[in-house]
Amino acid sequence: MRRAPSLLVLAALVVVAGCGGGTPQLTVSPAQAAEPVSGASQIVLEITNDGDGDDALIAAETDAAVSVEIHLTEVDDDGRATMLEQDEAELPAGETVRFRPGGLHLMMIAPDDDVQVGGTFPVTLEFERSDPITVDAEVVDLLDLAEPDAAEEDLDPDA
Ligand SMILES: [Cu+2]
Repeated sequence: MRRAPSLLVLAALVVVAGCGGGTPQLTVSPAQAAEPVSGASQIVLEITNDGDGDDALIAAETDAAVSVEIHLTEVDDDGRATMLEQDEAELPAGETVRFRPGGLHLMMIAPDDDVQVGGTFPVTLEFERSDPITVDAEVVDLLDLAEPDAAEEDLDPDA
């Protein structure tokens, strides 16, 4: 029973995707956040789009910090890492996008004093097309923040 509401059609036109304007279907993994260091902290999670239409993460917010920014870490030729703020993060149909240290990540700016190891707080993710999703982030020691689960879904059917 899938009627295409005109809003979705519009959104698909705006996205100009190669994916024929299907419907995105997002799920978000359990989230973790690093213990804050010098006024910032990363949120680690994965977003899977099992639908047949592309989507994009356009914002994230939480009461536990002043703001949450979408960052991409890039390493230049001298091995210097810099973080570039992104307007959005693409969530292509059929793919899982991982937000984690060293790549695409979510960075809380000026987290609360409440953001301490063992605590949890809600984070709301906002998307270009899908409804917002709220997940709980568990605060862990920075060193425990490595990879959520070993690589299992990095299969990229020859994009
Ligand atoms: Cu960052």
